This record gives sequence, structure tokens and C-alpha cells, in this order.
Amino acid sequence: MERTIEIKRDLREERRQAAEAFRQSMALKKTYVVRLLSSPGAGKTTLLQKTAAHLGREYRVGILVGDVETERDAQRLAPFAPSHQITTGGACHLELPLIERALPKLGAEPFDFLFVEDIGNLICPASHDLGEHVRVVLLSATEGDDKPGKYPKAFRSSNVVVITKTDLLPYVPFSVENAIQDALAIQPQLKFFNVCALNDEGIAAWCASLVAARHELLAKSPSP
Ligand SMILES: Nc1nc2c(ncn2[C@@H]2O[C@H](COP(=O)(O)OP(=O)(O)OP(=O)(O)O)[C@@H](O)[C@H]2O)c(=O)[nH]1
Ligand SMILES: [Mg+2]
Repeated sequence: MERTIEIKRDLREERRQAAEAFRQSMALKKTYVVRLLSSPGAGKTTLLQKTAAHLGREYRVGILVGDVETERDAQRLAPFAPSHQITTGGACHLELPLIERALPKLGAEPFDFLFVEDIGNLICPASHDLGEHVRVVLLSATEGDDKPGKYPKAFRSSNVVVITKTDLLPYVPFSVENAIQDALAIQPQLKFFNVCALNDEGIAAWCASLVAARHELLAKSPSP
């Protein structure tokens, strides 16, 4: 027998409110939440290694990292900052309840910076708000400069683009200018950074922008 069940809850609105509440609660703890998304292998974990090493001299850094399987990324990050792996067992993106459950496992709260590396995927993660203060999409030189237009939601919903693996630019047909124009056509507010995590080029400027953005957030947030 067929039955119709009427659901009188607006689940989207509930999720939106939960993400907003998380964002505010982290701001009250003076924690700036930075979320990275990209296609698989664009360099998220490598960038986080360098970022944690750089910021870790002065700031408390925690990292949550999502993958479908394995603890490999958390193991790579552990020498640089408290890190915890969230394995989804198949799901293609992280969701806020996973972040909330994993956060206490980092131990040393409160952090000045909490980094969240989402599953390598330019599609699904873009549809989920994890309560981050800034969403950063990575685009590596080997992926092609046409990707913003092909995966618009990831770029439209982000605040910052980091172009990675710039050491490979002489060897691949990738125009930074074309990539920037393609992304700006989708989201004119985007900010851009070029980095090579292998030789640290651009890492200091990228980290300085995070420090400045955190100060801006703290200046706007009420004291607890
Ligand atoms: N040439 C070059 N290679 C890089 C750079 N950054 C990262 N890589 C390499 O790119 C590969 C993937 O880097 P990861 O940091 O694991 O990428 P990821 O985005 O975290 O990958 P997933 O978590 O699997 O999505 C590794 O072999 C890195 O050493 C870079 O700046 N230049
Ligand atoms: Mg990774």
C-alpha cells in the first residue's frame, strides 16, 4: 500500500541555520575556518602542509581532512598540526555533522585557524556549507585553464582561487590570465593567489592574507 508522508520541516533551511550557527560559534572562539576544495590531486594537502608549517610558528592550527578511504592525508599533516581524518566510505563530500563530530578529536581547541580539506571533487562539495568563513578552490596548472567555466558552482560559491603547481607552468598549456578571466566571469569577487608548494613560492603571501582575513573577522565579531 502506498502512503504519503508529509514532512513539515524545511531541511535546507535547517542546514543553512546550522552552518550559520557553527560559523558564529567558531568566530566567538576566535577560530577562522578555512575550507579547501578542488579536484583530486590539485595539491590541497601539500598546500596545507606548507600553510600549517608557516602559520604554526605564531598561530594555533588544526586540520580536518576528508577522504573516501585511508588516513594518508592526516598522516602527512600530523607533523605540522593536530590533524584528524574523516573517511566517508564512499560519500563524495563532507557535511557539517561530520565536522562537528570530528572537531573534538583534534584536542587542543580553540584554534586560531581551522582548516578543512574536503574530498577531492569539484562538484558535490560546492553544494554544502560546512560553516566555513572562507571557501577556497584550488586549480592546478595541470588541470587546464578552462575548468572554472566547466565547474562553475565550485568557483561561484568560493571566495578565493589558489592556482597551484606554478612550477609546472613552463611545461603545460595553462594560461593563468585565461583561468583568472574564466573564473571572474563566474564570480567577479574572487581573489587569486599563485603558489608552488614545492618551492614555497607564494606561500607567505597566501598565509598573510589568511592572517589579515582572520583579523577582519575578529574585529567584526562580538566578544564572548
Ligand atoms: N610540481 C608540483 N607538484 C605538486 C605541488 N603541490 C603538490 N604537488 C604534487 O601533487 C600531488 C597531489 O598533491 P596532494 O597535496 O596530495 O593533492 P590533494 O588535492 O590533497 O589530493 P586529494 O586529497 O587526493 O584530492 C602530489 O604528488 C604532490 O607532491 C606543486 O606545487 N608542484
Ligand atoms: Mg589531500
